[in-house]
Amino acid sequence: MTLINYDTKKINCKVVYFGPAKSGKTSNLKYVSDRTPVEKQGGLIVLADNADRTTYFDFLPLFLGKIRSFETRLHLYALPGNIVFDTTRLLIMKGVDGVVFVADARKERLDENVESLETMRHALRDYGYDTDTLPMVIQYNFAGADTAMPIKALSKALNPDGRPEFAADVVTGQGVIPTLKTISHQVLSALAPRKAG
Ligand SMILES: Nc1nc2c(ncn2[C@@H]2O[C@H](COP(=O)(O)OP(=O)(O)OP(=O)(O)O)[C@@H](O)[C@H]2O)c(=O)[nH]1
Ligand SMILES: [Mg+2]
Repeated sequence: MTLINYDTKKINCKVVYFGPAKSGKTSNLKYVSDRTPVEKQGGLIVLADNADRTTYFDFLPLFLGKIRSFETRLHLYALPGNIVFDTTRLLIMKGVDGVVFVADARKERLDENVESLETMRHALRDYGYDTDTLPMVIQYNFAGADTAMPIKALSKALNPDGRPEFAADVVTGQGVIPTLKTISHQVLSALAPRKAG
């Protein structure tokens, strides 16, 4: 749920990066943080164990500037993979305005992608979201790996609804910014009618 404060003229939107373990969710946020001027972000907070696995979540606030006189922020979160049945961590999904599903394009990870997507859909439905209309982008990370599946096959398995989708490689940065731009645009467009009212 977007937080709009009419007194302070601030809007906070929440976007969660979700996906199976080690699919590149934290790396997406790191890439964005590294390429965003310091005055346009609040700094990346990474909560990880010593094997670089996200423990609770990562957090990156981006300052988008003023939209119709409202100071607008996009709060990016990355959740850990493997959180099936983990209700504490899934709590982060409460109040989301949009989700990025970060899949791992390698064929040996297909089952984990499918399972993670299902976990995400369940969590969203539990919080009362209509998963058909919630802003959503699908990212196929590890697209440059030897065992990466063709995008067409990934799309058929993971994106039957035809959501915007991007092949990505967070090491080179391929697809990272287009993913962010697309989800931001979707989230801000969904906001527009409410702002006008
Ligand atoms: N070659 C290659 N390596 C990648 C790619 N994406 C992520 N990695 C590497 O995979 C490892 C895991 O990436 P993370 O960003 O930590 O993955 P995560 O999804 O946050 O992992 P969890 O928080 O444990 O679920 C890191 O060493 C990354 O550098 C990619 O597209 N290509
Ligand atoms: Mg992580």
